[in-house]
Amino acid sequence: MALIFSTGNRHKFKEASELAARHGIELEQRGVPYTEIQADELEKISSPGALHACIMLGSPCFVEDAGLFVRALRGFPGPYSKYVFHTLGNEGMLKLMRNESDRAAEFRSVVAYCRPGGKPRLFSEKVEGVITFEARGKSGFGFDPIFIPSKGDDRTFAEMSTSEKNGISHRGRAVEKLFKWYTKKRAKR
Ligand code: ITT
Repeated sequence: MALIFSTGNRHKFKEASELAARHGIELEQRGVPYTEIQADELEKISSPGALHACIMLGSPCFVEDAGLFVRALRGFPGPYSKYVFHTLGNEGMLKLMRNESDRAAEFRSVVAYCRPGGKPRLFSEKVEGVITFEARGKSGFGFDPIFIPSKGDDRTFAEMSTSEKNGISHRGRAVEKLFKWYTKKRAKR
C-alpha cells in the first residue's frame, strides 16, 4: 500500500518520492484542503496538519512544513515563508537583505506522520547556509535560487539536481528519518 504525502506542492512531492523509492516505499500525493494554523514554530503547524489529513483520509499519511529562517531578519520569514515567497519573491528577499553583511540563514523542515487513532510523530531537520546577493539557478522551487548550503560547493540549491539537494537539504534529511523509521516499523508487522 502506498504511503500518502499530503501536500499541494509538487516540488516537495518530487523530492520526497525520489528518496522514498530508495527505501522501496511508494508515495502517493494527496492534497487535503486545510487552513494551516499560524504559529511561530513549524512543529505547532505540522502536528495538527498531520492529524487533520489523517482523519480526512482515514489512512496513514504525513505532511511536511518548511521555512527559511534568516538570522539578520531575526528568523523572518520562518513560518510565513509561503506568503512571503508569493508576495515578495526572491527579488524582494534580496532587497530586504541588500545592506546586510550577515548572510546566515537556515531552512528548517518538520515532517509529521500520523496513523488513524495515533498521535503525530515528528521528524525535524535543518540545513545552514547563506543568502546570495543575486538569484542563481533554475532547478527546485521557492527560495532555492538565493540559498547556498554551507555543506555544498558554493552552488545554490537551484543549481543542484534533486538528488544532490536531497543529500543535504532540510527536507531530504527529515523525510529520510521518517522513511528509515517507517521501514523498520513495517518490517516488524
Ligand atoms: P504544503 O502543501 O506541503 O504545505 P507549501 O508550499 O505550502 O506546501 P511549506 O508551507 O512547507 O509548503 O513551505 C513554505 C514555503 O517555504 C514554500 O512555499 C517555499 O516558498 C519555501 N520553501 C520551503 N522549502 C523550500 C525548499 O526546499 N526550497 C526553497 N524554498 C522552500
